[in-house]
Amino acid sequence: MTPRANTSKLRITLNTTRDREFLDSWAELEVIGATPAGGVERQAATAEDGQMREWFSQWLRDRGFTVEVDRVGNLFGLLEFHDGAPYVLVGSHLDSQPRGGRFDGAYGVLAGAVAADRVRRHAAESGVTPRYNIAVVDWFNEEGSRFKPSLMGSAVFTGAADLEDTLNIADHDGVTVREALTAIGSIGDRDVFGAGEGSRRLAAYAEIHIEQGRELEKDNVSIGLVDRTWAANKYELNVIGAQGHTGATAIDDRQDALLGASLIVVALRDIADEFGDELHTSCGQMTVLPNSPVVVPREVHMHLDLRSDNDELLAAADAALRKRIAEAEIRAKVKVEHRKAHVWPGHHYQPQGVELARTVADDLGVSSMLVQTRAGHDSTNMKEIVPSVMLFVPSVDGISHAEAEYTADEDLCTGVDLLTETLARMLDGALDSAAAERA
Ligand code: HGY
Ligand code: MN
Ligand code: MN
Repeated sequence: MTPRANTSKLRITLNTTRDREFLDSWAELEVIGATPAGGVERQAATAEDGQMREWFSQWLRDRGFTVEVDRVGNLFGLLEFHDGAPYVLVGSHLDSQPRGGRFDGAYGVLAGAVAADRVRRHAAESGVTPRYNIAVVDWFNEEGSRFKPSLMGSAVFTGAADLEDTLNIADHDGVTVREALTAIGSIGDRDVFGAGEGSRRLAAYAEIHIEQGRELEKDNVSIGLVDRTWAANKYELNVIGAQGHTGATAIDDRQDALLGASLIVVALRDIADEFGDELHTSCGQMTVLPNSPVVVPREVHMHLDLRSDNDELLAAADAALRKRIAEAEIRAKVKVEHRKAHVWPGHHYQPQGVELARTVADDLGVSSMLVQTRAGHDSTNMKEIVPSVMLFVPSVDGISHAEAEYTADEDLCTGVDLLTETLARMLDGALDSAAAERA
């Protein structure tokens, strides 16, 4: 896992003051919720997420930002240059997967904050203020591990999910989103942005993130210009059988929920193999009840994930899966209930945003290339309401959602430079001509 040599002309040495301001803050951030193997345990609205939010809020206040939290726990650092002017929003998410990687999301939040702070200092030193105001954001529960679905905070923010329904969603132990956010003291009583009279308005959104794939590393490129997101279908199934004695019950008499669930897991991989590399499938979470070594399971709750860049292919894979589920019901003598589904369509990012970021990369002498994102991000939601720019930095070996997740300091710092200049141009209206994506 050797970090990639950085090909960008821009990156000569790492230890400039500019880089230190990011790297020193990053060194403080990455130890919050750190695991011994170099990962992080900071699931949404846990005590560790609360500690991280306190550290980040202080970081913002120390630099003159005001901090506000909205009704679903999205946390904002606000910099107002002009009363009533729209805001350019920049950020990502600080929550992590269980024993996740320390770069996923957190890098984009700190990179966004450092970029915003550089613009603030430049405005103070030069006396030239941007046309728009700036807000830095930590989206609540992007990861969707403790509370499902993922992209939760930005979904409520963009109107893709209902606030009350979301606040009532409970985790595995029955703790609701509302209770968990209240417990860490991170829930607001009003919107920070909105359409109402006198509310703060948005002009555009920018996010930088680790690639979580191998394209940039393979082509030895420093910056990914994300032009499209894969579509995702996420299914929550209950496989219903009947309890029995694992020893005494005749095989023919069994209604084995775990056999039914296992047949569905194998079917997912068969379908992925059948459809080729344009389709990714998995089952990442399974709860077996009663989970006793001497009881034939009566129920299995499982979460399935199908992703593709091709909507038609995804529909065909969905049909193939439903056929295999029906076969599993017969073979295992079980019933499969579809509890809930969460989908997002494959969509383009605004081409004006891609072109802006490409121009900035060229101007800074940084190598860049078009990439698609297979993972969901808060920009997946944000691009539906405002022009959005999504940038990637390389992931070593493409590893993510694992403690071995890694991006080299040079690439982190190049990304901050790219984001800073892109943000500066967005603050002066570079994306005014772009319209939000139609859903
Ligand atoms: O679902 C996703 O793709 C995101 O990583 N939470
Ligand atoms: Mn992420
Ligand atoms: Mn993630």
